[in-house]
Amino acid sequence: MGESIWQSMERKGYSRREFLQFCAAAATVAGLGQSAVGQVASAFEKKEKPPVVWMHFQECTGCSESFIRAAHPIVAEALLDVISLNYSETLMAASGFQAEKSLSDTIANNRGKYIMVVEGAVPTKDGGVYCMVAGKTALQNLKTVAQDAAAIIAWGACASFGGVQAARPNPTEAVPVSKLVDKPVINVPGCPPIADVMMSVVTHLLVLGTPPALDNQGRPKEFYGRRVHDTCYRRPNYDAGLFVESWDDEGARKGYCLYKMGCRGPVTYNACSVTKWNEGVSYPVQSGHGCIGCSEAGFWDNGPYYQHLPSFPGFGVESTADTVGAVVGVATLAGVAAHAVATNIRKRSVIAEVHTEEGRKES
Ligand code: FSX
Ligand code: SF4
Ligand code: F3S
Repeated sequence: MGESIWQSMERKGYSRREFLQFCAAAATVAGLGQSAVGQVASAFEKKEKPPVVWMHFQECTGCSESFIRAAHPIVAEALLDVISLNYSETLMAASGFQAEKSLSDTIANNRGKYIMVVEGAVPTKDGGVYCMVAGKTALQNLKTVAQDAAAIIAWGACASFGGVQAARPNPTEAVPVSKLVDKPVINVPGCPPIADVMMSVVTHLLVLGTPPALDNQGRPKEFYGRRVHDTCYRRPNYDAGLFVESWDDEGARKGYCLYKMGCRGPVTYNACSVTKWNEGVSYPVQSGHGCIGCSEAGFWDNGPYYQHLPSFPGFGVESTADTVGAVVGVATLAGVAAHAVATNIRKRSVIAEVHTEEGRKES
């Protein structure tokens, strides 16, 4: 039997107190709550370090950049120590034949035990020649590593849905991971995905040995069950019919809703407005930029991003990710648009009064 997670941390100089802090953070990040700390600690005292193989295909590596900047320092730091990152073209020190050997040894010695993580889409045109690593196509590498993986995680919009390289006319015929392997894939979309969501998925696998509950697009429900719009702090403005009408207008300065500037928050399932980014500092909408829907399939073809598109794909105000499923990309935003129009009409007199009142104060 190999080294347990606790033994590995102890060898690397973590104290028992730090180990328990890590267990507490891991329980929280995995969505289990503080009552599960004992369970997590006892699991980590016995559980072997899971090897991880982290593949890079067609992408920009923003997903790795996001992952290493998670908000829970102890989880981020300890997790990178806890998991055996046996192969990662970005993060490993090895290169060339040494790196290739590490990959083949990991597979041979850990069949059915390692976690496979994939960043990027896989080009399939012309035999897959548009992405080659170590003389093999991404397609060959994907199939070889996927075959004996215990779990497969698709990091980002590219691996989950195809991403920017799959944009029309998709010159390399880029395909998402789930279409190429005959195993379940945990999709963690976003361009890039939120670091804490990535941490949560890995931690969940570590603690419970099972994937988190997924929606019908393979996304963890806990983080992709609600729209950016549902918890957006600008939502009261949307409900009041207060919209930014042009960049840098008075409404923009007052933080009005960005819906008319093309915000895709009403049709985008992601946790940005709750989890936020960079240790909870902000998210696109809070920085004054509408959501471009980067966690949704096909977002790369749904521009222009700075215009409200009446025919923009959408599914009505109260739908959930589960009921939306296959209609993504074909339905209309009529429900959301109707709501905006209705609130506009309903609130018009109120807004007029507010503006008149403000005008009086200014004069
Ligand atoms: Fe794609 Fe990730 Fe966007 Fe980039 O690797 S999801 S292009 S942030 O980096 O795959
Ligand atoms: Fe927030 Fe965009 Fe929804 Fe407006 S449309 S409330 S800015 S998510
Ligand atoms: Fe992406 Fe929209 Fe969040 S653009 S980062 S899903 S706010």
